[in-house]
Amino acid sequence: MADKHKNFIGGEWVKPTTGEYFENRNPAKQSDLIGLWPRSGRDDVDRAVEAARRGYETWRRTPAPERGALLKTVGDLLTARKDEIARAATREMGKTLQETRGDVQEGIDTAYYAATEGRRLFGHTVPSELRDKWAMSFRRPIGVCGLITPFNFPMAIPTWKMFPALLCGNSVIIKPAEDVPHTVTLLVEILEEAGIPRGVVNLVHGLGEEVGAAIVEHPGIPVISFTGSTETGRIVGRICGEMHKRLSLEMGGKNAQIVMPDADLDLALEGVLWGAFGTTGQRCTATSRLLLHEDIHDEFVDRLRKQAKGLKLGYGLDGDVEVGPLINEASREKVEQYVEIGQGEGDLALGGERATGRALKDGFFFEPTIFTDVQPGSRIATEEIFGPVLSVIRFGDVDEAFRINNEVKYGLSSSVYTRDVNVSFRALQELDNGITYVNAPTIGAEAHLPFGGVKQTGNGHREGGWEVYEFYSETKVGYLDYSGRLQRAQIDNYAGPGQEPEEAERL
Ligand code: UN1
Repeated sequence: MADKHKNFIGGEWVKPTTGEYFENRNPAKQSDLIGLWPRSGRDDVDRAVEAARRGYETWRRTPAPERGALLKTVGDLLTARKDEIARAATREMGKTLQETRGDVQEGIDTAYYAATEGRRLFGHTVPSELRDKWAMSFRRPIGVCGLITPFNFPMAIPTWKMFPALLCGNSVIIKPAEDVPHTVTLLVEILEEAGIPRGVVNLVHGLGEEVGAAIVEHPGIPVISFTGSTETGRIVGRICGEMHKRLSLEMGGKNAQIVMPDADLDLALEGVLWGAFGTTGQRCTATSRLLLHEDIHDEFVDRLRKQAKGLKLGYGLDGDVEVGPLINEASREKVEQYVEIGQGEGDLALGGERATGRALKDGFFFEPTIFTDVQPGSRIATEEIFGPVLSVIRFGDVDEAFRINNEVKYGLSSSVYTRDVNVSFRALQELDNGITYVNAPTIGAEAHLPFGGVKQTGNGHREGGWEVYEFYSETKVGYLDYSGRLQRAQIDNYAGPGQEPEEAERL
């Protein structure tokens, strides 16, 4: 009988009130049952909110540097257990061990960044327009934050949300994707070991439409941070709008790598292989469009096809594997549907099938797939597939390439390979994305810089870096008047045209 895992509420590991559980299986080996996790319900969320409210009362009074020191300990514990956690993450998520090590490292980086932010959390002190008056802004926590995280970065994305929320003095309730409950369970164990006070961190496992919906709809949770599909994000956005909640959305992408004729083609080739097929294409930052200049198009496609064909698929814990499985059957079916659509929109140059070799038949594997001669406006060139499917588009000049890049509803990342400094700077200015890489693939965001996208990728907020601290705190302004008399802003210091201010007369 597989282990039954628990929720973490108010500092205790507790069973779900529903008494129900769901299975967590290895996507590379379906026969490998990792364990059973709680299929919680609304009552569990209610309990978590009560606990989180109590936790908030103590945590918000804890000095920010002390909150930071706890996150430093969390970073140290993650470092000590990096390999073990990465192995658990590969087992439940499927990407290679090298990638899950990177995923845990991103959590460590986020912890150490948060730790130092505890000694900053800057406000502003600015001159008042009146005499003997002081004006400044500072930051206050908001309350209980509901964090809903996806499967593709089972450690990094939960930490992107949780650590800044905690550093700012909030308490949190996290619901990880039901495909990857184990990694966040390990993270919460570490927070417990580091000494996080009761109720400050709460973990409620379950399904999106049950626990996720209960979190979004709960009136006791004023802040929601969601990473997932643009479709679900729209529903989350509507509810949060009606309830006046603060909301951060990180959603889809349709990211392009542009290769100019003057580029280092070896580098561009390495970049697109990693960008398109790393994480089996299951990144919001995955390269799903390759824009090739007509002068280098045929040669590049030829080389790309050969290299992509040679990628080794398999279980991510096996040494030389380069591409893991898709996360589940629904995701593989979605990829298959897009391949069918693609047959009518471009030429299938590689792949297009389930990968079913002997070591692969027990998992959700899909061959790296490339379509060439794809029209920029077609469905496979504009819709997010979240799988190992790359659409190749030919262009004639840089203006056309930039226009094609910008012609989709998403705007997360973009990449341009060129040796021309003018094209590089134009790309930064003109590509409608939250992130543009020059001579690097569309993936590779670092924890200490803002991460997020424009258009339907997001709703204007950023994760990572310094900006996320603004999302998890409320700005408050203080005015201190020590003049000993009533001073009226906008009135007493501007008496009107031709008239001296009263203050000036007095002096
Ligand atoms: C995501 O694509 O879902 O950009 C997040 C990267 C990562 C984060 C990606 N650090 O490579």
